Amino acid sequence: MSHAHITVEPMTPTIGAMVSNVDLNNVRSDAVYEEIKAALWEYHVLFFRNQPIEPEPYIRLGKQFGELEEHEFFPHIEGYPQIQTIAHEGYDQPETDRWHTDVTFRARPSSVNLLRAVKLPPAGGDTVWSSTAAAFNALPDQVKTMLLGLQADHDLPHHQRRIDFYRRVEEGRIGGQSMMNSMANEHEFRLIEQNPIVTHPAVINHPVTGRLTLFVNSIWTKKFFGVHLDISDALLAMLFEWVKKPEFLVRFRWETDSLVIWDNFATQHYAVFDYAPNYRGMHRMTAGSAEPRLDMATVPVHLRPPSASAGNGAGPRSIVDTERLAAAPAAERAAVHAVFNALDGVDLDAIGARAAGI
Ligand SMILES: O=C(O)CCC(=O)C(=O)O
Ligand SMILES: [Fe+2]
Repeated sequence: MSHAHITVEPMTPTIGAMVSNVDLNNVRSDAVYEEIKAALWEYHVLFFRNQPIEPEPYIRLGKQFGELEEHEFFPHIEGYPQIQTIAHEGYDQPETDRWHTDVTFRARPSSVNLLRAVKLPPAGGDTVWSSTAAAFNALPDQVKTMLLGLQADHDLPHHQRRIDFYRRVEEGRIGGQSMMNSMANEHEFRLIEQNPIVTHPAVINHPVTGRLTLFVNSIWTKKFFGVHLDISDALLAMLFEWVKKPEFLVRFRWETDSLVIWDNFATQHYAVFDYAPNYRGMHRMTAGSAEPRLDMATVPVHLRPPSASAGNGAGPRSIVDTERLAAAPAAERAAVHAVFNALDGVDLDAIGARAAGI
């Protein structure tokens, strides 16, 4: 893609691009932001070096992707509730060292994340991203069809219990510089308890590009809805393994003032925890919460699951009233069948897309 202002160099054919020729403290034209956005939708993760960005321009950048959000448990920098700090020191696991999409326990997860390195350990502390769009695309058609018919439960309290969170707070093992420091009080505990399970489609359309993307992750996804736990566990384990394939990954070595923007709906990420007991501090923002949805009409016909209750509750739409057809005179039934037989092999999706001007 050619850009009038910024320079964008892909890091892999699938995911990640290095962006240069831009000073994020002094963006003089909205066209620059538009180019950054277009590059983000294409490459999922954008990397910038040497951006000692001040809070105001950082917030201005973040707002390009929608309303900025506050977080359930990350503390924020003074005077700027939109800018969270993720700081870690010591040996206790930060719990971001697992593959995840952020805050999918919410009905409307963040669609874009921004992260800037403030203080880094002498070595280590890289972050890795996986393209869940590429991961879905590379699945066999039969598996795609199965997943397109499934929804999954995402559950914050389930995860907090599973990582021994409450006991770790009681024992004082979570505290100090830990990212969950601010949770160690009654109010925050209630907040966890008040997050009911949310159910999202297992495959969603990207909210901007419409691209199909896998939407289950190893931190927040508890179970496929309505599927026996044994099957659900096995399927989830298979998918959590699949998203780790190096073909879908990009790994970034941070420098002080590196800044990364990622598309939370098209990726998962993993913060490599290899720097204990050193300190690592980052400034983070999230923007543009959106409801994860699947519109079955966007799914190629040959991939649509047969069940009408598939996906987001919206199954493949039948254009034939089968009950009326069954009761129709034989000549009418024959005519309808003849029309559909004639259409067999015609790419109706392509015709529909052309008609809609896509
Ligand atoms: O620390 C990192 O590199 C990423 C942490 C993380 O999971 C996040 O910011 O959502
Ligand atoms: Fe995260």
